[in-house]
Amino acid sequence: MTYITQPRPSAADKRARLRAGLTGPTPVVAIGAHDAMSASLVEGAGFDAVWVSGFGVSTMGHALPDLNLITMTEALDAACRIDAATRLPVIADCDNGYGGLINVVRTAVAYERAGIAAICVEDNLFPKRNSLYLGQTMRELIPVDEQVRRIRAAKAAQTTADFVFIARVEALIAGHGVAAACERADAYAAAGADAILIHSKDKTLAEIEGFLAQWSGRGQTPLVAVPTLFPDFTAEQLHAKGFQVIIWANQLMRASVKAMEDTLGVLAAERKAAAVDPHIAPVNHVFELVDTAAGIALEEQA
Ligand code: SPV
Ligand code: MG
Repeated sequence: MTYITQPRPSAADKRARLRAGLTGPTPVVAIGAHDAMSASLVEGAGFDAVWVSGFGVSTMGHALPDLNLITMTEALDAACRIDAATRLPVIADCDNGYGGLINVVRTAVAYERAGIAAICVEDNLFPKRNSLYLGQTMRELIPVDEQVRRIRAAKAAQTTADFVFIARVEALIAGHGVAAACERADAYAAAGADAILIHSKDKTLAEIEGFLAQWSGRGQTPLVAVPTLFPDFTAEQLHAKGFQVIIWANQLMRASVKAMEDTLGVLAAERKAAAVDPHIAPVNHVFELVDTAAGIALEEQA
């Protein structure tokens, strides 16, 4: 679908839809997009929401590592192009809010004004490192009291009731354990966060199970999962465990990288375009994806 020729819901409608999803009977399944076309394909495939992946935008939009290099305005620009390309509500990954307290507030205000349905802000100290990176790396978190101040200030600046602020807890990723994760989740929920993203790279799910068993906020504040490293659970299984929003954050980026590498490999070996034709989208399909015929008809008949 393209936003030039199709009716589009308002920002308020998108926010209301996500809000309803946070307390609905079924999980909200969000797919990570790195650009407008990937977001449009997510909608076409029937998912519930789009996650604007910082990892995806850094990697695919800038060929840069996910190390807090993308500025707020670059991230917002990507989120706006993604939001414009889909009728689905958009949940934007805002890393750690791009600085201190007033940067977090500016980020929240800017995304709210731009019509994005939700933002997610994590408690990694600047410069953050991607949470899935398994190499030796120092991971430092923003002190819990400071993150609480930032969440309170961002929520106080909000002007539309349905705009969603997701506070992301990185305590498990940083190796601080379940008790610290529960303490942070409690504090962020009390500060006004609308949902908590509890991130983990524990493939066994033991950490997450520990959190779910111990966190007192369960059932009150919706929980968000990014199960990249515990991928064997269906959305329904994760929902049954207590997650309301499931984000498959980077599968489209990884699919794109593999498809491009495979295609380049064949082109390099065969040195003719026909060698890849059976394996790539026909040009007409690409025209159709962006409603090319409708655009031409509008221009010629309006
Ligand atoms: C992203 O998609 O940018 C995320 C999720 O923040 S993760 O890469 O798992 O940190
Ligand atoms: Mg990210």
